[in-house]
Amino acid sequence: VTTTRLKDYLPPAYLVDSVTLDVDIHDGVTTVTSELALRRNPAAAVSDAMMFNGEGLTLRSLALDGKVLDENSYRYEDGELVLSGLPEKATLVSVVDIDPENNTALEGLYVSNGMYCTQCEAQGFRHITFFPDRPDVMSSFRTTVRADKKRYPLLLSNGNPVAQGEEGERHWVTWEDPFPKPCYLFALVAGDLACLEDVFVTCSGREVALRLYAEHRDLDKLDHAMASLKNAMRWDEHTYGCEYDLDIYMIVAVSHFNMGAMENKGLNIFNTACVLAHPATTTDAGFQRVESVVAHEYFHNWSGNRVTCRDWFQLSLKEGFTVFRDQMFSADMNSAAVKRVEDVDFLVNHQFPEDQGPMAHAVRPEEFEKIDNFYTLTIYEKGAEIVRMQYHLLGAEQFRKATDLYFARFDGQAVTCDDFVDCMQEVSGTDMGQFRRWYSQAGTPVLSVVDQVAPEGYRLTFRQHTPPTPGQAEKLPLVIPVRMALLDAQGEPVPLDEEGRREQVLIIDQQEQTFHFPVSESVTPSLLRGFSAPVVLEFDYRKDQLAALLSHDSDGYCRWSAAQRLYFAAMDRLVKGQSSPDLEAAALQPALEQVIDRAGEDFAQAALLLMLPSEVALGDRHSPLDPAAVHEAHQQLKQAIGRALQAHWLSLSENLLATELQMDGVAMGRRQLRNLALDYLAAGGHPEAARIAVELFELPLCMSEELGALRTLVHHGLSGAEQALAQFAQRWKDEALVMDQWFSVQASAPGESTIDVVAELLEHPAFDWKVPNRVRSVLGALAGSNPSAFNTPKGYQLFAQALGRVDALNPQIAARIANAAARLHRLEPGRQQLLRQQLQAVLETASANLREVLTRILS
Ligand code: HT7
Ligand code: ZN
Repeated sequence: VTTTRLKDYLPPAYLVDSVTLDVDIHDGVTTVTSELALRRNPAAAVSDAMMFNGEGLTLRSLALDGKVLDENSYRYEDGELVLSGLPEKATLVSVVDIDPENNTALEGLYVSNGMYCTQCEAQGFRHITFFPDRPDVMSSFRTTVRADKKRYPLLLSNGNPVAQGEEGERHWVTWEDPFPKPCYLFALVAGDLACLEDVFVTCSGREVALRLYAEHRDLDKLDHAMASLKNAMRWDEHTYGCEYDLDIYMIVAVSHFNMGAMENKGLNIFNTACVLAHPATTTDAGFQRVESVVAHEYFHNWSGNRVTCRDWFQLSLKEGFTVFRDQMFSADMNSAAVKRVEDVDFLVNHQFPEDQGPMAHAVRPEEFEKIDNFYTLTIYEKGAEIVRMQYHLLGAEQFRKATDLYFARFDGQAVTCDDFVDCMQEVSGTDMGQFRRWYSQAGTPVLSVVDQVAPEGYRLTFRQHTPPTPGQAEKLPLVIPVRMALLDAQGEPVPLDEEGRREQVLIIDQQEQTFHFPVSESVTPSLLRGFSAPVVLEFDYRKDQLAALLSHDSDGYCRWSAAQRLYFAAMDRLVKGQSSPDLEAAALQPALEQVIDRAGEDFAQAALLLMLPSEVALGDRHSPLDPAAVHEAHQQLKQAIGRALQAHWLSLSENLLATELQMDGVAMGRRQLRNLALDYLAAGGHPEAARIAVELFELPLCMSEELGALRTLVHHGLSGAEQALAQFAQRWKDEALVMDQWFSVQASAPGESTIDVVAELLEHPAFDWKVPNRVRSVLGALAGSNPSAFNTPKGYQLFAQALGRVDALNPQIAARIANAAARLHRLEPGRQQLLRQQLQAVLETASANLREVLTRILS
């Protein structure tokens, strides 16, 4: 096991100014010839030795400055080729054979449904040819791709096509990318694909050809991605002054992909799930995902490609910033309030647990074994929150000045998170020294707040504390901006100071701080508005205060957070056997009815407010965790709310039905609320639920309706569920992404008995261990969102066996799925021991990726 440490960073001894690649694709073998123009790095300590990475390459020849090297003049072992005695400048030519057809790990060059494609981030390029595979080596690439003309009519790489030709049955195309880039942004595609083409005229009047490629049968599913791309291009010009730089922008959809998409320069490669969209086959959430991922990858052209990371410890430099950019873009395209709550919901329910468990790490980690394991929610989502805090601390105008400075100063360079913050500091003149701790300190800060009503006014005292995380016992105070207001009995914000301001941002930068407000009436604090910092906020709200916040607060996050607190408190009491479900539902009823009454203002927001926190989130509040008790409490409250408000659920289920298909935000919100209402109706055992669900399933206007109905039928075991499943599979057997949903609906059906269903699904003829989307649709759904089935002896056994099987094919995917077991240490002793035994058994044969994750979980 090799651990890479940030403190050991050294610049490369040699730079590679240009790369000329020739990729000759034949059945059974692909030959890669590379010519590297090397130059001693003036910024490095003087050395005449240079290391090139190379994994799984069959070396055919190596030549330096035209002279063939014999085996004594280089060392090639453990994935490293070392050459010594290099002159100031040299040309290294290597010829290697690779085997993309058998590349099931999907890194480097591989085959997906007969198409050759690449994935080079983070360290895939070393599986294609010898190269210093590190992001601070930036080179201009000239790439020739050769293949059979008939089977691979399309040959793509980064940049612009500059030459092409034919040789009998074969043909070739040469591509040139004028922008120096790290090799992780290299891409190549050879296949037979359909293309949707359009043109974008940039702010300076240049025409950019937009080409979206997919399998021929999917050509009708590219329109939404194209519209999203054009919106993103315009938005980036307008919001950041970032104009696209090449003449062509291409996206290729592939069925086998380890993540969502990849921002290769000028040639993005996308998981089909993140680019294909059609109302008949894609849910509304799927449409929104396509919009945000297309934008995210596009935004990387500046935040990631033009300015990249010096080393992989700086990954959040590009990912955190780009997630922030895509979040703001989606907020501008849709309802900003809803988008913010969705993003916060995701962060607190997924990143917070990561930050509080064995995988906790800083946004700029200090060390890693396999960098693939560090494409985490902490790097992405918490990283985005850190950029968001800087945006709010500086204000939109200064932030824009700072990003202008960042892009101008570092264009064409590989830089660090500190370089980014330096720009914020320089432009604003604010000392960001303490703020930088957000990058280096792991863990979720807990901010405890108490209030005090005194004759002189109202006081709020804040105490911050970050619990220890693995390898980081001591924590220092962070800079925590708390946007707040104080609401009167009518829910109106009261003046907070002499100037009459009704909202303030308090900066908490010490362990304990008290703030005074000249307010004498009784108020409810509305804290952390907009979720102004990624912290757990503790305040002992009374029930009536929460109900008031839920009804009256103008801040969408605070309304949602109040609802979450009410639900959690009710379920906590049920878990502890301190209350009854009907009592809890009756207590919640008036507040929920208010939300329903106002649903017409924003259906999507109402759906968010009415949705219970997940069973997993509830479990995270209980230690030692008994998943069965948590499951029971969750079900009980859902059923009781279903009964208590059944007249509302029935009328929402029937009245929100649309007669014609629309894909705008309002229509999507209506469907979201309607599906939720139907779910509650079924949970409450209403006799009409099955009829409504079956009718909707039979004649849906779109996939959101069809899948919503199917989920209700299956998850509540309603009559007609089996038939609907069979019908759905028959209807959609040729649509892989829809079938992923079919698998996932079944694997996530709550209840212990689902584990037998999962065992059958893994044996289903349509289940494919080599397709990450399919594997995730079953194992990801089981382990990530079905705690009652997963946390059983059979569940652990099946999970562990499946993990081993996936690992043998695709270590990155196995390691990602293994993260679902990170709650091990919180489980009650019996289950903990069972899961531990199963994971221990997998560890014996685990890949390096899986081993790193399992070792942390088991430690
Ligand atoms: N930057 C991309 C990361 C990525 C990736 C990382 C490891 C293994 C496979 C991968 N595919 C894509 C995605 C993004 O954040 O835009
Ligand atoms: Zn990204």
